[in-house]
Amino acid sequence: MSMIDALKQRVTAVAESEKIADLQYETTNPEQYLTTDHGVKVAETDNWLKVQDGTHTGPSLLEDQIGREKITRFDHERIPERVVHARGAGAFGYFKVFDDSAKKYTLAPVLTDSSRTTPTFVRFSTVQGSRGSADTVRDVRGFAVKFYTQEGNWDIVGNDIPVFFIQDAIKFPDIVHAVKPEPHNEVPQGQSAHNNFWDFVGLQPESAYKVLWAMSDRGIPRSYRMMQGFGVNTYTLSNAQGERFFVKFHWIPELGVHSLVWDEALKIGGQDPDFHRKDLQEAIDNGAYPKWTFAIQVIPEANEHDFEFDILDATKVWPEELIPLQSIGEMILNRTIDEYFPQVEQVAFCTANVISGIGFSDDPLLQGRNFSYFDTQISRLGVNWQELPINRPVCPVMNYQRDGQMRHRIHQGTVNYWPNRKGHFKPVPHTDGGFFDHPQKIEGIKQRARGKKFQEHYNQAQLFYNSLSEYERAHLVSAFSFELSHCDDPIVYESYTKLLNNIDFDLAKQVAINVGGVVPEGPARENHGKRSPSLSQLYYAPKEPTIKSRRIAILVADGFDLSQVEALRAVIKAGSATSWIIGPRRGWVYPEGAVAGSGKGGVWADHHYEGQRSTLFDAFIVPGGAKSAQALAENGRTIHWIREAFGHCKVIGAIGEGVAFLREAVMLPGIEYQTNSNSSQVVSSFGVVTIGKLTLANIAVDTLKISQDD
Ligand code: HDE
Repeated sequence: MSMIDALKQRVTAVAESEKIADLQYETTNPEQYLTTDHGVKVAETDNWLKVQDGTHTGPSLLEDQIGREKITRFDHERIPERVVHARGAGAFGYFKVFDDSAKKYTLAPVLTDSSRTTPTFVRFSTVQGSRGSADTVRDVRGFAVKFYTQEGNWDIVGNDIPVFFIQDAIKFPDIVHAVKPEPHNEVPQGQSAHNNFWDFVGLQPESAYKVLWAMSDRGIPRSYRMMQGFGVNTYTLSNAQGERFFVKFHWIPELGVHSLVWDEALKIGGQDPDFHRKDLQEAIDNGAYPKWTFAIQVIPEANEHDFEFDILDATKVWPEELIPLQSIGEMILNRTIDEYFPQVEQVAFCTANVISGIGFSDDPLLQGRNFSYFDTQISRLGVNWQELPINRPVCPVMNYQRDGQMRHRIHQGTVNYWPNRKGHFKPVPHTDGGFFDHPQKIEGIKQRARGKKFQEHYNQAQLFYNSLSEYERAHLVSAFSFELSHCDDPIVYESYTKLLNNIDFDLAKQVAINVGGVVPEGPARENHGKRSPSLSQLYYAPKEPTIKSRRIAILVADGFDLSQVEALRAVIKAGSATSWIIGPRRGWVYPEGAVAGSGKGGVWADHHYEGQRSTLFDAFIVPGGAKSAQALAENGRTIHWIREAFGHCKVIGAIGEGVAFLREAVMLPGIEYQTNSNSSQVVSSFGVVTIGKLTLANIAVDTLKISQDD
């Protein structure tokens, strides 16, 4: 894209969102001369000012203000990384509600006015690893959304898992210290597989339910775009009639919830540590805009105590069977970031950022969070962090908070207090838009304690375990076994295998056998046998199978069938997926009949067989062409490509001689052929789940149907 086109694109984007307009981009004029920070044009930036007579190099001079400025600025480029969620990726988008159905719960226009388009910025993250860690590690993912509403910023600082490890904010430093690299040697990075984490969670059974989620396939998402998001904490909504409701927030991805398999996640961690970051960018660049439905669960204030669990306990979900989800809006991400640091690194979320009509509950985790986020931004960004372009609201901001490090705003006038003799900038009653503090009667005894219902930790963990499919459970056993095998202190793995027996006897037994833990003789607690289908991620498969945004590799060698490749690419494009030619070299690959090296009539291979691995694609097709199939059959790497893809339960299709390559060279066990089918069944890590109908119009296609269940 030319610079002019890029600038035009920016101008269009600016017109699309008040927030983008507000960011005040630097005008990137390529004709602009290089200058110092104080604006002086620079004549030379490659040599430090030094004593130099052409033959001898003398000392460099401290007086070189240009050299010193450059180095000093560089020395101070880093700010403290986030104490948790340090590794992240972000994108811009917008939020809209479908109608005014939420008016009965809230007076916040962002949730009730369907004529509004509210700009958003979303940051996805991992929790444990530092800024440079890999994307595909087993971890919880952050899902933080900033809504730039006309009434001020509203942040939902959520996760991809609906429950949390602890019930009370005072335990947060403990859980974070326990999961982070150990203090004596700063090991491990991007992993919870170590003594300290499992020691802590073994002694803190309120974490059991969250640990199950993290060890399930949810801990290794295929893409940020294919995750659910949850506000986790219990918030409140207040309506114009003065009624109050408890609420939980949900994001449901249009593409369904999908995960990697563990072997893939491990390999991608080395092969492409930025996999999720690039995936987000690639999808938006290709116009496959990530989309989520926004839903709420609502409980009227009067019904707070109607449930067997405490609705203010963040280690519990509100089962959908009891409190149904109400879909009220959607969010679409349609713009990638321009510069990482000022946008993704400097974006700063705060659970206390709510707007009128939305409030807090007495959820003890949320109460602590409301203090912590502002506080941490002070150490990361300074007290004026809300003035930074990515953080500042799109509506007017005026108050008498003043000064502090890095103050940017300049106010004119003589008063900086309220009340003042001029009557400037006065508070407004909530009926005119002032923040509404819902009056709440509070009674109780001041004490360090938790409510009765906060003491029960295993019912919902069992419900989750019971609701998983067989292969999801098998993955759970493997994940626990992997993690506990990395703990070398017997106290740790013995105690955790004992804890698992409170959830399920089979689970505890299998894990204990694998890791040398305490093999139970019988259940520590009866399994209540209840299920809730929406706890399995299979529940969130897209209604219509789709290949949208999926990466499909076409594996070729010289001598392939050009017409088949062209037709395949057209079909893949029409399905809003991306096709990637993988060939013997990056560069031209020639079809049957073309003169090799002529530069004409070939297709451009995006990658060499060694350049990208099968793990980075969702599906594979081997087209026909006798010579191509023969060359693929003689190459160990291409055979490995397909076998590995098969092991990861991916779709594998072939046409013509490509089928012979698969049958005779790759020799996969247990596969049936579906000849001349025009649909491709897709099998993923969690069973026979379709990612798409690959309709290969008018081509005789042999599609492999893989009949494995795990
Ligand atoms: Fe956070 N959390 N958190 N957290 N959290 C932070 O704030 C904290 C919790 C979450 O992309 C920090 O700006 C406490 C639950 C996300 O910038 C810090 C407690 C949930 C992000 C902090 C929790 C989250 C953070 C570190 C328990 C899911 C990344 C840097 C009382 C609902 C936001 C920062 C981003 C970040 C504190 C628990 C989600 C230290 C004290 C529960 C997505 O303020």
